[in-house]
Amino acid sequence: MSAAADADPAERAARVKAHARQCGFDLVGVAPPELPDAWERYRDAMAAGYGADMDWLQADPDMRRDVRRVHPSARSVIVLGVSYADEAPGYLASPPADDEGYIARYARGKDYHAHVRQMLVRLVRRFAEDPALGFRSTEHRVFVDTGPVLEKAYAQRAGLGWIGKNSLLIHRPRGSWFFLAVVLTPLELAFDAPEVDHCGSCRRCLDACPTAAFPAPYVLDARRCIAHWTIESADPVAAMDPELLGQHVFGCDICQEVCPWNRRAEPTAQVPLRARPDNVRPKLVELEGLDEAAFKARFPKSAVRRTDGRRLGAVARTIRQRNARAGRTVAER
Ligand code: B12
Ligand code: SF4
Ligand code: SF4
Repeated sequence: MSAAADADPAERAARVKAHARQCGFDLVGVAPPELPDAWERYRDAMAAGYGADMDWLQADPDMRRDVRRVHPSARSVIVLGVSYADEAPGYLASPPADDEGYIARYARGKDYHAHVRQMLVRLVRRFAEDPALGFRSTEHRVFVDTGPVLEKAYAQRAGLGWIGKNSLLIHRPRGSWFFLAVVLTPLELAFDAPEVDHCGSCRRCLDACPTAAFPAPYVLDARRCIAHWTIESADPVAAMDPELLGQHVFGCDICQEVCPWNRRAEPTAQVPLRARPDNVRPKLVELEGLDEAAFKARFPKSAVRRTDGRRLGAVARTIRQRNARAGRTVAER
């Protein structure tokens, strides 16, 4: 009998987790392929219009019902977390000046899509080299962010953390400054116990959101969210309310910054994901003036490339003009 056939699902899961830790993942757990309750909540949120103009999020909703619709041979979902916490200043702790923009923490270093994908490729190579697992690296699919998989729901089911009232996945004690990724695998692995909710009576995120983007705890209406306006919206100026935008040029961290579980987050061990100093407090005038070539040169290998020079410039210009109208123009520093 082969070593692979000998190993039971619990042993295999333990090996998978050891490989993940050796590849630098901070969190790892295993979930089953189907989460009907989460899918129903996703479907209800889309029916209520909370998906805004993100057509890709709403196309083919049944795909998100069960990962076997994406990868028919999947028997387990390995869910992974990679911290992007760092010590660079946050929005509330150290507010940007009137001539400065705020780029969300997750997008200040190297693009996580590329970095975490590289980590995933290394991980599945290790799986393929482990005779006790006994499967080829071509037999599974990896996703970080862009696949039709409800990553937070699978992460909660895999025991990585709970979905907080800010709708993000929170780990005790690491908080929420981490990316999620999944490996859909034909391996039969022991599933972890789901994590339970630790929000309790807290509602700081709901109260701190400047745009009142939470119609109910745990539920986000992307039409009102600064992250949607500045990252995903095809026409940010039409989507946004400039009076509620603050100094945000790309993304928003407020509902995480106020979360008590984020107080003690240790800086990430993944150095490329830490903030590039020029992305911490960029000048609005600099961002306003970038043509597409200059934008690409200014943000190489960056998640900020989810937008483009035209849209980023339009957001920066809206903030500067709003401040000027209010007499808040400050001298260049
Ligand atoms: C679309 C999207 C967005 C949209 C919509 C966000 C949203 N909450 O839906 C926008 C552009 C606004 C956005 C913003 C951000 N995003 Co985003 N986004 C995604 C993406 C691609 C899909 C999420 C999705 O399916 N949304 C549809 C909704 C309906 O599904 P859901 O969010 O899973 O909703 C669940 C909850 O609402 C919950 N729920 C509903 N009712 C109830 C009731 C109870 C009692 C409970 C417990 C749960 C519950 O169940 C739903 C189904 O599981 C995921 C990656 C992925 N593939 O999953 C990243 C992802 C969620 N984003 C991420 C990040 C980092 C962000 C930002 C922090 C970036 C920033 N700094 O600007 C913000 C945070 C805003 C916020 N508070 O959520 C990370 C989150 C990591 C984490 N620790 O949770 C993810 C997982 C990407 C990744 N791979 O790391 N994002
Ligand atoms: S990211 Fe900002 S705008 Fe969006 S829900 Fe959180 S606090 Fe509100
Ligand atoms: S701020 Fe409070 S309510 Fe919001 S996610 Fe964190 S613990 Fe939960």
